[in-house]
Amino acid sequence: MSDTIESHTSELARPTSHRHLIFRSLSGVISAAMILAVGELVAVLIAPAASPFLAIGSTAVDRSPAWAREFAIQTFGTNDKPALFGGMVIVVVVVAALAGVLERTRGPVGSILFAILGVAAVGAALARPNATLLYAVPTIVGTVAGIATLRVLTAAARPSGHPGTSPTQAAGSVSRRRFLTLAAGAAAIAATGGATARVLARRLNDAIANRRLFRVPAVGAGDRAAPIAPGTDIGVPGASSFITPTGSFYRIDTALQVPRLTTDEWQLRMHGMVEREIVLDWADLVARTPIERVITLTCVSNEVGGTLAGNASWTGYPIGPILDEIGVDANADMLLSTSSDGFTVGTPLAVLRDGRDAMLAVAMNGEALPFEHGYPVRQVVPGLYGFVSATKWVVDWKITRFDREQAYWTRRGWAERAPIKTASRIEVPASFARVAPGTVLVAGTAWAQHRGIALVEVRVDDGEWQPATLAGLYSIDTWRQWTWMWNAEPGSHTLQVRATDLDGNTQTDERVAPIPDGATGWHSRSVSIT
Ligand SMILES: Nc1nc2c(c(=O)[nH]1)N[C@H]1C(S)=C(S)[C@@H](COP(=O)(O)O)O[C@H]1N2
Ligand SMILES: [Mo]
Repeated sequence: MSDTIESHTSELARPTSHRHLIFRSLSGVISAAMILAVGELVAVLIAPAASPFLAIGSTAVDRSPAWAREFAIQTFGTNDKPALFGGMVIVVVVVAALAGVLERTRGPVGSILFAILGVAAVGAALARPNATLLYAVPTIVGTVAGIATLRVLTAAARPSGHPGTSPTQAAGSVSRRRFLTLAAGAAAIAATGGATARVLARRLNDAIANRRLFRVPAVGAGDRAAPIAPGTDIGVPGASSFITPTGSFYRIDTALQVPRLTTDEWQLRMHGMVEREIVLDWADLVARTPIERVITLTCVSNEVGGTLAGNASWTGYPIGPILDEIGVDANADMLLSTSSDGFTVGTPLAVLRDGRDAMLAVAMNGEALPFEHGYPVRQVVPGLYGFVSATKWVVDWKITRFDREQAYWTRRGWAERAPIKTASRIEVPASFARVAPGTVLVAGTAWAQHRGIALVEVRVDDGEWQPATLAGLYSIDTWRQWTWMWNAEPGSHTLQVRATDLDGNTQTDERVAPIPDGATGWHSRSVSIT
């Protein structure tokens, strides 16, 4: 009752009441949800990579400049994708509300806005790698459903008749009820559609079943990774473990939708400056002799002291012999590898053929690769940052030259070649920890893949460098842990660390940013002794 009176007076005062604005915005948001949900559902059924939301998101990721990647990784770390999705949802809600407010029964400005955005999303979907005309369908169907929803809700939200007379008051409340009923109905349809799409996506996915049946290839005794000798893992609480558990291994890639290939679908097409073009399928791959190696991966975006590095045991097939089989042209110097979602990596052929354990990996820490880490096949190359070596979901190899091709990140301002720089970090005590005076255990990790760590030194408050106690060197391709006993006196102190590789080169204190080929500088940590 009071509801009717309030709306009556406000409508009398202002023809476009607050409630009316809310109804219109709501119409827009529900209609946009309808576009995305219907688009998602149709996409799941006919072309999973063509969902309008993902097509736009992926295009935004691929079009964003190098500094945007840096900003995203530095700000959100490996939560960059949830952050992007959150940001996209906010933009969608704002634009959709605006479309709802602009929509009129005669003067469909909001519908036109949706149509324009729909055309842009169709363009984005059609520009995805391996897109077919089918990729346009989810967005078109979704946009039509969304515009229809907007038309219906806008008509229902229209204030009817002249306020002030008692019959129209009744009509107003009837139309309000009608609007709310329709809006709730449309919201329910969109929510159900979206949820169904998610469930179907899992059900229809052969790759999940395929991965469940995956068996890690049996590695011959001579090709297994060396056992991890006692003293390799310092076992200090709060410090990294020598082997990074798969679940906490960092993940960095441009894939908003993790590719899900089955081993049956997987093929590696090898072509370019070769004597023999060969297409390797799963059976051909696993007919080879596998090796198992422990190798530390590092992302070029890792800041001094950062956590974008991980150490795992990898099972896979050496790359060198495959290159020999295809007969690489002597003038070629680059392997341009491409993932199933169109990401590219350029790796120097010389590095792949110098005898290091570069491999097509199929297992990580004794299990099938997780989809996020490249199932069914990814590259692992000791000594090079991931963006120039570690192609996940790799399906294409082109043998070429660095002066002819540029890989994904090189085109966006990152280096062409990028060996991993020597790095060291303090992990214990924790940042800004408060610790009792006396003997304090300081511990951390250092890496210089394919050169090996020879020395780690620590200093307090710019004092003398003191050698840390090194854990066992597992191999030159893995990180090495260290500890140092500190006789700590009360006060605020700064600890610093630096490492020297087995070639005798000590880390420089010169601070450079990750772009274009990796950060340098000494890691430091402030600790209060109280
Ligand atoms: N297909 C694909 N492979 C990729 C990337 C990518 O974006 N797409 N990113 C690379 C980068 S920058 C890094 S650091 C490593 C990270 O591998 P991980 O996610 O398994 O830790 O993957 C590399 N391989
Ligand atoms: Mo990376």
